[in-house]
Amino acid sequence: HWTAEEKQIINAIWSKTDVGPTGGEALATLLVVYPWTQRFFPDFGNLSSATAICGNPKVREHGKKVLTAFGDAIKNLDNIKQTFAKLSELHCDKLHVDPENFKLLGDVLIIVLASHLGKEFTPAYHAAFHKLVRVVAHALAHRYH
Ligand code: ZNH
Repeated sequence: HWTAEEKQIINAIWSKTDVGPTGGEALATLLVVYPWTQRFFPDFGNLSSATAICGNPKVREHGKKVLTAFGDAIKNLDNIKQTFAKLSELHCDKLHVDPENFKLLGDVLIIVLASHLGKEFTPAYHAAFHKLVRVVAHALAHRYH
């Protein structure tokens, strides 16, 4: 259910994305802007301020892990549900993450990517990537349905 243009845009964005720093920035932003999401990470140490969150090595490390997994979705655009079947089980059965948070992270990721890409991030880029983050959120939430 992807057009050739959407696939091309998504791959173009991804080829310019460094999963380490971008993942860390996206997760840190999620934790700052939606502070209730901090409760999922009780072992992450100091999350007491935006500065602490952005400098927290566990936040960076986990952000990289999440965005690396996100990259697996991009490698398997026509098969995202199956690609994330195990992760959906993990987030639902073990971690009990409210699926609303997947959407929030997707929205934050769009903001971070747009701030990196600047003018290159056109409305068509936004539309294609927005569709992707919704498909990913839906796949991760699959187990809840
Ligand atoms: Zn998540 C984990 C992915 C979102 C929370 N995650 C995880 C991992 C991965 C992921 C890969 C690892 C696993 C293993 O180890 O096996 N995520 C992901 C993705 C996404 C997400 C792709 C989207 C896009 N998460 C999310 C959110 C949240 C979360 C939104 C909340 C808020 N996760 C989580 C947790 C965990 C995880 C809590 C666990 C951590 C630890 O380590 O402990």
